[in-house]
Amino acid sequence: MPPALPSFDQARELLQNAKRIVILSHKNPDADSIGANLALREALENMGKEVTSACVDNPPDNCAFLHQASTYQKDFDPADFDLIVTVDCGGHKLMAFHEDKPELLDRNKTLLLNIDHHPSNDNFGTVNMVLPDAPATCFILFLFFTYCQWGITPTMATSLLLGLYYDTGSFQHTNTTATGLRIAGRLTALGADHARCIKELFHTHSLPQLHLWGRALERLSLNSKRAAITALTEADYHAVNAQKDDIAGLINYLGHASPAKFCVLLTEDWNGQIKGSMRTQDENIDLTAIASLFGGGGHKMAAGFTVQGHLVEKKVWSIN
Ligand SMILES: [Mn+2]
Repeated sequence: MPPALPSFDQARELLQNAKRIVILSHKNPDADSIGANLALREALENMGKEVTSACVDNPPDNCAFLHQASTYQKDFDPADFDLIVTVDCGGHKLMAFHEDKPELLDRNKTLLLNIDHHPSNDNFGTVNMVLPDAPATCFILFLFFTYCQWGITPTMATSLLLGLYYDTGSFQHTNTTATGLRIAGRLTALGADHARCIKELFHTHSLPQLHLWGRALERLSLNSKRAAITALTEADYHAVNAQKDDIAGLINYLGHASPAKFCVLLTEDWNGQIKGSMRTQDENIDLTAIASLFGGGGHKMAAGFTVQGHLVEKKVWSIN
């Protein structure tokens, strides 16, 4: 296991001294932010603390099965709590509550424990338990609970495993490490519901979502640069009764088209704009070079751009 962070002792002290604690997940929360929140909450409740989970947005459907996921609050009064904890907030802006509660950022007024794994984290807490090398916030919490010798119940283990699975793309992303896999094993041994995590995260889709993906996959083509390209218009969404966010996850399949070197998904965003998303598994390709041609950016292996306009299908006939 990796060594404990110097902030672990300070974090434990903050948590042990507090009686009423609110834990905040970032806006548009994902499974890591929800899993971390609910696991920490249970640990603290097991110590007799009064704990509230809050987020400006509802937890996503794939987290609804987690213990206490239905008890999230959409608002809270900081005066009711003696400690604020943020989980998986890659910067202070992501908690969103600071907009109408500026005292959350006033370190003279509010005690705040910031637990996160994003390199972008601006260390906005009184204590910052931030480990940029960690694949997930749930990973950091496992190390922390182990360090503090706080018991991990089966429901806590499920919450932590869900976050770890989500942020590593079921251990397929490049942030997959031997330690991450070992921790998944430990969580499973502690009673985590591995099968349910996989089912909820990776094998549950609505019919409209699958129909939308079907349209995109049917149109997928490989060009001379070995780019796998497809597109979805606003009319496609309406035709299959799909929602805007039903596109999430589709891009991961486009790169499967052998022998593609990278993939491109073009979608109309319903506001007169076209979004381009690109992915590659090839470390020698820099997708930001393509994205920047259209005023976009991102990471070398995952980049995107937005341009004004509508998508038009062009048929090209040629004679070999
Ligand atoms: Mn995360």
